[in-house]
Amino acid sequence: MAPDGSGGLLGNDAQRQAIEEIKAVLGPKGWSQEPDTLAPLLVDTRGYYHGACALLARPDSTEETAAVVRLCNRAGLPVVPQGGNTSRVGSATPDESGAQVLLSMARMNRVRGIDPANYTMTVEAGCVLKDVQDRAAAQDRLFPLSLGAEGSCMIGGNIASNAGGINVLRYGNTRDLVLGLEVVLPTGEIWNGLRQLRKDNTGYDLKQLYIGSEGTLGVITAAVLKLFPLPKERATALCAIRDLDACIELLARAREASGDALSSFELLAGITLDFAYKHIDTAKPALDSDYDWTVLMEFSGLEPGHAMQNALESMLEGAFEDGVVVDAVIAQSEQQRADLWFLREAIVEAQAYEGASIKHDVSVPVSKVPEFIRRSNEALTNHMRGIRPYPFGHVGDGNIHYNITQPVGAEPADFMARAEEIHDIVHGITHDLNGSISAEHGIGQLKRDELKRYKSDLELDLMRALKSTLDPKGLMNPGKVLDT
Ligand code: 2HG
Ligand code: ZN
Repeated sequence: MAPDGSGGLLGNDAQRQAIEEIKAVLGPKGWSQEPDTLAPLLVDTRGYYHGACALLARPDSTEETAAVVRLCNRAGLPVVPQGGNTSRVGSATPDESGAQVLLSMARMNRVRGIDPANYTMTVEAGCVLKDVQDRAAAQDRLFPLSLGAEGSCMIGGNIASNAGGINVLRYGNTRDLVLGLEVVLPTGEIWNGLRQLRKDNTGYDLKQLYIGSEGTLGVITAAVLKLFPLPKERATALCAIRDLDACIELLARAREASGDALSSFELLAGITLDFAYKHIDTAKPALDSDYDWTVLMEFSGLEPGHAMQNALESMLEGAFEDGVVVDAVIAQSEQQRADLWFLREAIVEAQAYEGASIKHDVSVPVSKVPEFIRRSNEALTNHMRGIRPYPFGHVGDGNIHYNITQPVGAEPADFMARAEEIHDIVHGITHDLNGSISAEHGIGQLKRDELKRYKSDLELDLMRALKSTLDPKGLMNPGKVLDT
């Protein structure tokens, strides 16, 4: 940080002048160069990336955002948009140059409107996801995007990263939940695409370009979100299964028995629950024994009553008789349901207590999940003595967090130094099964180079062509997704 509080590396007078103009446009509440204010925003949630910035801009409106971006464009200042700063791939962290403008959307947090009859709501980018869910629920509607960081992540970031989470199986990714967008283009022009239509077949679907583009094509300032009927009954169970293949058999049974009202189907390897019980005081064993594989599933019904609970019970009875399920607990109260879901959250936190971890966020066709896990486990345990695979995730949609914990007693840094060879093995198997190396977390900085290995040259060229057409100066979140 330079003595004036900025990153200090602005290249020329025009850039320094632009920073002063941005401050004037935003007023005293709309910017900061205070090191204490900036510090938490300049490091990503996993502590991998540390950046600097020339200025933190905190616009309060679309017009202010547009003014900031326009001034940056004129002066050649790169812009890094940021929401709740929960990216798991370093998408929202500026580089270390100190020459980029960090554009926080946090003050743009208004719900512009809810139309229950149209099953839509229009929100600004800085709305926290949990608030969006709550505002929809207050109107008897569901906004189904749900993920661990929902108490702090912001909808603009969810859209920019095409977030996934635990309900994709039934409701789709963020991409499927957005009907319209408002975007500030790299020039500072405002594209008002806030359409509330479920059918609009008027040429290229431009909003889909911005969804999942991680701020590299423009700044999402507002969105029209798709809402659904609010479920009136939720039936939730944690089941121990015979083996990995039983997971796929159980998934089909659950989809059928619920009338396709299965909203979540999460696989938890035995080791993940062991770590949760060991390290998280409030995580209490839900089943009497330890098992190699368990599934946490939920049926969401639209009618009040017990139809879902009954369907879940009889499906599990049948699965038990057929040896697909070997043990199960069904939540009998809202508290028990919350306790089961707490376990799902606890396993993510618990892994950190066992030392360093190398993470993967892959997807394969659902039917290939057992093969993917078996092949990866075998390849890795042959490759490194004592390595501890820690697979869990959204198996209902084919997305596995195939995380790996360091061997007991190993030096964390030595383990992390081998990340690349471990990624090679896991991503190689993923690719071989026609899978994706990033199912729901995006590319950001973390997987930018890896992406080049697994996308065809043709696809990469098309992506670069889009980037250079929509952001010819390369000022929008440079170095994320693509090199430029
Ligand atoms: C989850 O599903 C998140 O809990 C995080 O996507 C996964 O930490 C992880 O690997
Ligand atoms: Zn996940």
